[in-house]
Amino acid sequence: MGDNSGTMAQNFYSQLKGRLEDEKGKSKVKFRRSYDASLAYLKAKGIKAQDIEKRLATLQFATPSWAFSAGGTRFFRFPFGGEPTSIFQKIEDASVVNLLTGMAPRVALHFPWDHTESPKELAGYAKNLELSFDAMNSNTFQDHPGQKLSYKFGSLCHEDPAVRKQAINLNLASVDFAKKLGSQALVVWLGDGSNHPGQMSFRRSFDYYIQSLKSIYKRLPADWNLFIEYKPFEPSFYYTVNFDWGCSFAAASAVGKRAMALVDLGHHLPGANVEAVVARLIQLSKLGGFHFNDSKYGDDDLGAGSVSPYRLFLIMNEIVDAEEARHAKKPFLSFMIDQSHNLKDPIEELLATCEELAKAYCRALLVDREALLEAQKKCDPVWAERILKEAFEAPVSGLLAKVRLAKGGALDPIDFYRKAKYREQLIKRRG
Ligand code: RM4
Ligand code: MN
Ligand code: MN
Repeated sequence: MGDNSGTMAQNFYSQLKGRLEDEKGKSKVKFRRSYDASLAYLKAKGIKAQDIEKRLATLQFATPSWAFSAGGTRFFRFPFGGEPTSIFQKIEDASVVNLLTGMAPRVALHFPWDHTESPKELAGYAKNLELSFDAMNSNTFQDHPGQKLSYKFGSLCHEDPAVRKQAINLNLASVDFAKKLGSQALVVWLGDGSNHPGQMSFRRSFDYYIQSLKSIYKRLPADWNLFIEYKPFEPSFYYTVNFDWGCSFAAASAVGKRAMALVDLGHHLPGANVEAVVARLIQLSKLGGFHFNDSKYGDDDLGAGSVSPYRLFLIMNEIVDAEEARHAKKPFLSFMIDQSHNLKDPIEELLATCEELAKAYCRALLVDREALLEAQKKCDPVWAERILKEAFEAPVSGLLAKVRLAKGGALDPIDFYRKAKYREQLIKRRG
């Protein structure tokens, strides 16, 4: 960094914390009303509030470094005021999301976008803002300054072994970097594929893919996971080497025990039954985690739960169902957010995202599983759907607020963020 921005970030952070402390107790009436509504629902269902709150307290979502600046589309990108320009500034913004929600203590990075010569300094900076690092995401879907060979016709699946080697080395460099930050997973998503029939061999490209992944996996630290992410299309518009969950499953099975599929919710064709995909991968013990977002058409990267909250709930329902089956007291999958914000203030959108994700998870916890099993056994779709809908419509804001406040967060994170004029202060500082 080489300037005083570390101190400034910390001052900002302490100021916000102080303000949160002052707010405590002021909004008791508002809180009581929503909490009472939650309690009334739970009482009628015979559920203990404490049990749900305990589970909610374990929820953690990783925020993606790349979501803190404006994403843009392939047509244009509209920058906004106070936009972070360095990984340090992105971390600073991530600390606000964590502070106000109490649910986002880790940041996922992208390599080499987030590369810095001083990972030690970055780790210390993040620690002072009470953050640590989640999975590393490697980028061989574009060419980077100074690289010898181009990824125009592929990276890990390129016909030329020299390009494959270069792409493998980039992944290994990203692991080395992330090791210094304390990460424990690598996410591989590729743009590799083709635009024209005949351009690429389906079989050979998948063979290259598995070989390259094996080379990376071999060099991963023993306590690391490899997450294999699929996507049906884009940037390749005819064929993508890893186009669906089946390819991720096959690759993960071929590569090794700590290789798992990663489900990015937006990486499905319209109409796909994503909750069934999630259940199937869990059943096959090959689901590692998620990139949460929402979509209407494809890889839209919209805020999780903003378009289809019911679908998000159904996905969480499968996750919770699997947790109960394993008697897990907390999520056993890796929860990461992967969004791209074009119109909204990214900090606000991520505050909303955490709330949506927690809401969907909380409602999934409220599903009466015994009654659902009975309805399924009796082949009673009306009752089965009613059980899910009852949980989906449950008033859970009070429960979420209780857990958030206990973690030192804000009663209403977006309202707090606006009143604190955080963005305005960033604009003054960063321009
Ligand atoms: C891709 C995919 C990856 C993400 C990049 C930026 O579509 O979702 O996970 O790293 O976008
Ligand atoms: Mn993704
Ligand atoms: Mn994506």
